Amino acid sequence: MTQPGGHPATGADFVVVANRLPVDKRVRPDGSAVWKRAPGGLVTALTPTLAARSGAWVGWSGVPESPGTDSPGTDSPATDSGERPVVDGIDIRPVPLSATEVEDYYEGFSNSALWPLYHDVLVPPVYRRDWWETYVTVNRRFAEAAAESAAPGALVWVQDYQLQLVPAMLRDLRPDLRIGFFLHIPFPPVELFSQLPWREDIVRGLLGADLIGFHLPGGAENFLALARRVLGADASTGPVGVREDFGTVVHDGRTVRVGSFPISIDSAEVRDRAAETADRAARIRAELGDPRTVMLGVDRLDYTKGIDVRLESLERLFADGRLDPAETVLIQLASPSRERVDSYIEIRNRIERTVGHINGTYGTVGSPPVRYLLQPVPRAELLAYFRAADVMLVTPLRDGMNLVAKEYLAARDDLGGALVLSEFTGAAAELTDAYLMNPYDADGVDDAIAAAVTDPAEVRRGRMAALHRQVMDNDVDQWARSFLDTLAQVRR
Ligand code: ADQ
Repeated sequence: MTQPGGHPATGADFVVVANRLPVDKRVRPDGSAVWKRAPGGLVTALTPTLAARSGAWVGWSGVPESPGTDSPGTDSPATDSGERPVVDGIDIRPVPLSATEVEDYYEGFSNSALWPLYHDVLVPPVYRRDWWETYVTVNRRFAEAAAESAAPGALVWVQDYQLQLVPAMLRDLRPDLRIGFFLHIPFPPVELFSQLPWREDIVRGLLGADLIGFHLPGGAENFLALARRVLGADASTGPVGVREDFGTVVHDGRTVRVGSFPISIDSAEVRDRAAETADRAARIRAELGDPRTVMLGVDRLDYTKGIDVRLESLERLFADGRLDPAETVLIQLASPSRERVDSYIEIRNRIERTVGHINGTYGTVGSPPVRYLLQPVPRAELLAYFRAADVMLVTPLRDGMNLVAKEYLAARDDLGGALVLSEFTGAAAELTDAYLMNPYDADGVDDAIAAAVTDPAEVRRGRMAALHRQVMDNDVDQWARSFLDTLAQVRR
């Protein structure tokens, strides 16, 4: 165990701490474990840095187990000194979670309290002391695993809302480290955040970092206002170093930097792989009966994503005769998510009812206008859908960024297609040439979708050219470099 102020003699120079590892663990029937690289934007973005610097990744495997018990194969609790897997040069440090901890820390506090609170209270958050206590316990376990993994003076980058207490816990264990934190979801205004019975603890937890990053300046401003209000901290906006859009909080004699870093995707990779799917894209349209307009939605099945918003709009557009159901198909690809949480069961039922209603009312036996899949789609197939779609519908009620919008735009180097985008996504701040709309304004949603379908080809093409360029010019590598360069400037 690392003592306060102490550190191991060896360790990684760069440590990522995230709820999930960038690998999936499969347990074979004989009990041995196999680790397989799980594709994802974050791991793609950080792989060059992880490989260049002797990197480690601290996270949960995705399979519940009992903490403290030795598991067979390469699986061993991160706080033990047993053998650990190295996947693509990344030292994998699994943090064990029991089934009860997954229920209380992940499904409970993270996804039934924090997730709805940070997304405009779209469903009522549930605040339970026993969930909170498990959140504290699990955050401490992650902090200890990070402390054990990091070399003296290492950079440690903590990710997202599940781990907001880790920065302060880690600083207590290892004051020598430079600690960054990035929030992938929106950060709410003080008036909402103040609901949280443990609001002070969360603010103090985050302020253990040297640098706290949000997608948008608005999130950073909300955090600065909160630090002022809840802790009475000296928090101000203003330039820091070369960055104009920064603020600082003085806390415990340290200056914590707060700024915005809009995340992106591996744009060139998406563009190049999508360009190879032209044949499959044409087949998808043919399988649908070559309709005049193919619309597409791609989301984790979540009540924040506004899948219901686009379905209800489609139904109105059919009812008002503005779109012809015989010539229009909406493909909705939804990947199952948090399936044991009540609010997710409810939104799934609601979506499936609406799909059934639209198809029952406006379809024929051979051609229902909505094609709905509740399953993750392989990457190459997803890119072919992007190439097949005339109109991409991204209609969240609230979303930190939304990478689907950026993936669609990168995939369209043919400059075909059109993007309908909710103003309530982080992406809308950058993608101003999209058909932007307010998801709470039914007429506005209908008008934006109708315009994206019917605008002249040259108008759509002009918008797509600007949007495609925007995403190609701002990729995830720049995002990671900009955050890590800022963190590296912090003097210890
Ligand atoms: P998410 O809420 O998961 O991320 P998003 O940014 O859209 O949302 O990323 C989803 C990813 O899953 C995309 O790469 C998408 O292609 C993929 N995906 C979704 N449905 C799929 C399906 N049916 N089949 C296959 N793949 C599918 C959180 C925040 C976002 C923020 C990101 C990154 O909620 O606001 O953009 O983190 O910071």
